[in-house]
Amino acid sequence: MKTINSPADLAINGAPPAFSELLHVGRPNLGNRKEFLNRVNQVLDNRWLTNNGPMVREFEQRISDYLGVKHCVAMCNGTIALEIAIRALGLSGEVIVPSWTFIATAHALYWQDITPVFADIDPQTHNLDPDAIRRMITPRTTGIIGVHLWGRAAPVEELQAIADQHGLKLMFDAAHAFGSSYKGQSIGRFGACEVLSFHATKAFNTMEGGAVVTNDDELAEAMRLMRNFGFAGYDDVVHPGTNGKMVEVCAAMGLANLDGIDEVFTTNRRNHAAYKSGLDGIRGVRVLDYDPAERNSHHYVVVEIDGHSHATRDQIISALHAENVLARKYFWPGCHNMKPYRNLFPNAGLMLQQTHAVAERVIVLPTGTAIGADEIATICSVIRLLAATPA
Ligand code: T4K
Repeated sequence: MKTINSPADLAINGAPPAFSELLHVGRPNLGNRKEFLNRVNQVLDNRWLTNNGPMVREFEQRISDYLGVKHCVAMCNGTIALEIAIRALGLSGEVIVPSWTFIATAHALYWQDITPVFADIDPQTHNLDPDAIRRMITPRTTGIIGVHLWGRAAPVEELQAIADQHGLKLMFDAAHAFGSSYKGQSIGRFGACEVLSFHATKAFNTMEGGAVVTNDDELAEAMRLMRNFGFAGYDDVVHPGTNGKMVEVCAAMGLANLDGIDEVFTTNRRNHAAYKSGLDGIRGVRVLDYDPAERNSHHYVVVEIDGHSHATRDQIISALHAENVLARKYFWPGCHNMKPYRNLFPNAGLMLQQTHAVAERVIVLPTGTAIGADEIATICSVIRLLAATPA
């Protein structure tokens, strides 16, 4: 790996890239391969590939135990899990969500003819601002979807108080929050239900996959029916439904990965600390912190570049890409600025000042078991050189 001491060492200025292979944000963490392949063999031996097979049932039990929540309803991905949860809760009309989230949060509503109403965020935490939610409530509002962005818990109690006061349903998009806690309690048990994603790019993955977790027996039962076309038994459809089932091989991947999840979290924590110290003291560069009193997978290394940096956020991203570091601008430009929603609600941005500001500052950097201290030191030296050197 090259050392970076001056602008001439940068790939944007003609030097060879720091990395011969691409470094990705969201490179999958792979658990014990032998354990996974053993389980795949069991799946094949069983000739039971999907439709609530033994791997999925074991996976659901392990996730429920891990999170300390009564029900885990495993699904084919987090987006379908969101859609099914939204429908099972009976949401309709308008539902308040952040714009500062992955597009699936908004799509899961709009796909079902429900209007996502975008509320602003707290720029310190990147999570929904309770006061902003209050401003967006109308007679058509039926619910709130809080997102635990970057695995940092949303202000759960404040959101629940608003929901209770206005007779709204509250659920959480916990796609980032497997392994996180709120006031010491595992994410998974808050609101009416919480939705997890186990996509390949998540700290904990089942290749594709997701789940709704809840302590509500009736809700869990409805979602189990809904994910399997509403079948209660052979030839007996008792509920409208879709196909949201997790397949056995994905559950096998999840079970193999779950065994090694603590090591993944430890690696992420170490990487996060390395980025923090590598970027320490640079004017205009801030690494988003995680609350040391709470659990978090540290899966997202989020850096904000503000006007005090000599290089802009976009210049830093371009320089990192030239070094083969595929840093991301998640979730720029905000859902409300993505074409479907921008066309539908052209003035939504007026109420989203903080979302705009944060969207212009953020860079998400690679972490996980695919990278280590040397790569992080090099990435930090690129950012340091650009942010701290006058043009
Ligand atoms: N809610 C929230 C808050 C979410 O963040 C998400 C998903 C959802 C709901 C929906 O859950 P799912 O339906 O996805 O289960 C990625 C993921 O596809 C998406 O799951 C995730 N959030 C989002 C934050 O990131 P993209 O479009 O950025 O993915 P892509 O294809 O650019 O991949 C990211 C990087 O990872 C690339 O540099 C390539 C690398 N990669 C990717 C895959 C799939 C690999 O190295 N290996 C791989 O297998 O959305």
